[in-house]
This record gives sequence, C-alpha cells and structure tokens, in this order.
Amino acid sequence: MITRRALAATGGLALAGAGVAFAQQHSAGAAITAVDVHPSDYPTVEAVRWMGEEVSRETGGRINFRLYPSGQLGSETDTVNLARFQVLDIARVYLGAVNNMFPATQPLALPYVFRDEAHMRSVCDGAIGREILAAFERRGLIGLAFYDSGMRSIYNARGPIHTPDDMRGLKVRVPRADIFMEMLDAMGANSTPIPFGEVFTGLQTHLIDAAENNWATFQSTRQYEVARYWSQTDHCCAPEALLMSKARYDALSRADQDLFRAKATESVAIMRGLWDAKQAAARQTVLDAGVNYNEADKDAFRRAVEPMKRRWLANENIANTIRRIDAHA
Ligand code: BDP
Repeated sequence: MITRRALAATGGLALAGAGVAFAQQHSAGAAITAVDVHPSDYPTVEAVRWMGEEVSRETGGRINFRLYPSGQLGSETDTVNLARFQVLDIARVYLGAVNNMFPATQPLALPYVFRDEAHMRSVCDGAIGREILAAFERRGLIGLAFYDSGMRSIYNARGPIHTPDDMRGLKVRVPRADIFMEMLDAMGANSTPIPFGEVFTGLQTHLIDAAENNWATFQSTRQYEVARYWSQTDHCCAPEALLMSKARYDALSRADQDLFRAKATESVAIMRGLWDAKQAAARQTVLDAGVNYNEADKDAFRRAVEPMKRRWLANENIANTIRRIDAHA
C-alpha cells in the first residue's frame, strides 16, 4: 500500500514525479506492489508474478500482487528505501544496492567467491544464505529469497579482452556500489558508475566503452547491439535479493506471513528453471547476432583482484563468511 504520508516520510530520496503520481493512483487496498528494473518477461519478474498468483489463489483473491517492472518506480537503491518505509512492498534488487546498508551481503558480491553457479545456489540455500537473509530485518526489510544472476563478464565496443592489461583506459560502466567500482578498477579499467537504464545509450554514444553483466541482461537490454565483444571473465556471481517491507510483512496475519515465506522459497525453483532457459537462449541470440566471444584469462583477473579482496577480508566478519563459503561443498 502506498500513502502520501509514507512517501513524505522518505523525504530526501530522489523520488521522481512518477512516484507521486503512483501514490495518488494506489492509495489503498490489499495489493502488494512489487518492483524490478527488468522487463515483464525477465525471469526475476516472472518468478515474482508466479508468487503473486500463488498467494492470490491461496487467499481466495484477498491479496493480489501488482507488478511494476522496467524500473518504473526508480533506481534499485531508491526502491530498497521505499520498501523500508513501506511506500512499496516488494523490491527485487542486485546486491550492490544493499551492500553498504547490509554489510552481511558484502561477501556474496566480492569477485571470484563462488566456484560456479551451482556452488552459489547451494550456499544461498543453506545456513549462510539463511543468515544473510535474516540480517535484512535489522533495517526494516524481510529477506524473502535469493534469485540467480549468473556470472558477470565484460563486454565492450573496441575489441577482445584477454588480460587486465587489455582493460587499461577502458571506461567500464559499473552499478553505483563500492564493491563493483573497486572490483573493476582492480581489473584494470576506469570504472564509471551510471544507472542501469542509461547503459545502452552510454555505449551507443561512447560515453562509456564497456560494461559488465550476465548474458540475460546483455541480451534483454539490447546492449549487444552496441557492444560487439563479449569476454568471459566470470568475475562476479552475486545473487539477486528479493526483499519485502518489514512493516508490511508485520501487518500480515501469521498465516499470511507463513504463506509469503513459503511461496517466496518455492519461487526460487521456478526462477532457476526460467533462468537456465533464459541464460542459454540469451547467449544463443547474442552469438547468432554476430557478437565476438572470447574466453579471458581468468587466472590473470583473479590475481588482479586479490589485493582488493584482501582489503575487504581484513574485516573479520567478511573473512569468516568467505571461509565458510570456501568450505561449503
Ligand atoms: C543486472 C541485475 C540488476 C542490476 C543490473 C545492473 O539483475 O538488478 O540493476 O544488473 O548492472 O544483472 O545495474
């Protein structure tokens, strides 16, 4: 539910006029508002849609989800805060958007932490994942689930990247988050934080030379039409976070709370099925469209980020979580 008062309580947030118009349209009701920066057919959005349909069915239509995909309600950092203040109810965001506010999430976003996607899934499903999700409660959110985001690699408009030396002077767009900026700088680039929605134009107008992301995003944003070189670095395998306003959650009956949690957990398997299909299809679409692909020297990139990683691991909590992730089968 979104009220004018709740919007006012978030004063200081860069809320576009869209947010106010949105508040006027949706002032009451049992609708659960859920936001995502991705388009309607992206796996994260589809999974939340599935969760909403399940909740609606189980409650006999008493609770319904209303989805706002494509970043209609602002940047991911904004929507996290809007959820904390119960201006909106569910936000699906990448981990960088919550890294500073929730330090427990930092280990998952560091470079070369997971051996592969199966390792990431297993860590998120286990005790480590549950503990990190629980940490969101300290600041007004409920961590409902982790979703997949694949492995991030580099793509650019100039030529193939093999080693960090090939990154020199390259302006690489990164999301606005400390770990991502430091990571790309350590990999040899000039990290350039710009909002997600501006990456395509940034590449097209040569404001930036490169960006980094997963196959699904590279394809769905059509960035592959303007960045014709994909170099597989697999430098980051941070999962996505599905977060709910704690105030909104606390206002639900105990039975509804259990239903939300159960359906969010079930939606992870739905998301993973969609993700595997989307990732494979996106890769094929991009390669069929003539994008040049090369395997980068991952060991060279691993070495390049070591000093940066060591700095983060000076924090005992982070070091401890990384040790547990390494030991996790
Ligand atoms: C995508 C994430 C999305 C981020 C985006 C980014 O799914 O949440 O906003 O990367 O790079 O993979 O900003």
